[in-house]
Amino acid sequence: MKKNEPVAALLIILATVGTVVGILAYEKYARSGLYTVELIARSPLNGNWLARIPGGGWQSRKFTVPYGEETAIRIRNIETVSHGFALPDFKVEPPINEIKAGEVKIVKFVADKKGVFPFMCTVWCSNEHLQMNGEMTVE
Ligand SMILES: [Cu+2]
Repeated sequence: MKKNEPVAALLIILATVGTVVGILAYEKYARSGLYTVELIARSPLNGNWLARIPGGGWQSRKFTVPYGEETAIRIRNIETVSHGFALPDFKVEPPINEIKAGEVKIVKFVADKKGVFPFMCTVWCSNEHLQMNGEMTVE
């Protein structure tokens, strides 16, 4: 054996072990990912509700999440007024009082019930505030 051969062998072993450990760590990370839904908050007026021009309100007004999964909803308020968010049938953490203009908030919950559940804005954002609701399906 030449002088450097043990060092070379050790480096090859470390590189191999390192690759395997890295892949396993990545797979664990990928599996731990929450099921995530993106939601945009916008007043119904912004889409010109009366003229039936779409674009306002929640986008999407309807979405589906898998039953039994830990779920995250990422809510982005793209306006100059505040909005709120409530999903009364589930315990969302952290609870949201207000999502200020331009803010992004993330709530988490476990989708442990099957069915169709309402969600809504909880801040008086416009005259069309009461139309600012939607439906989440868990299946
Ligand atoms: Cu509102």
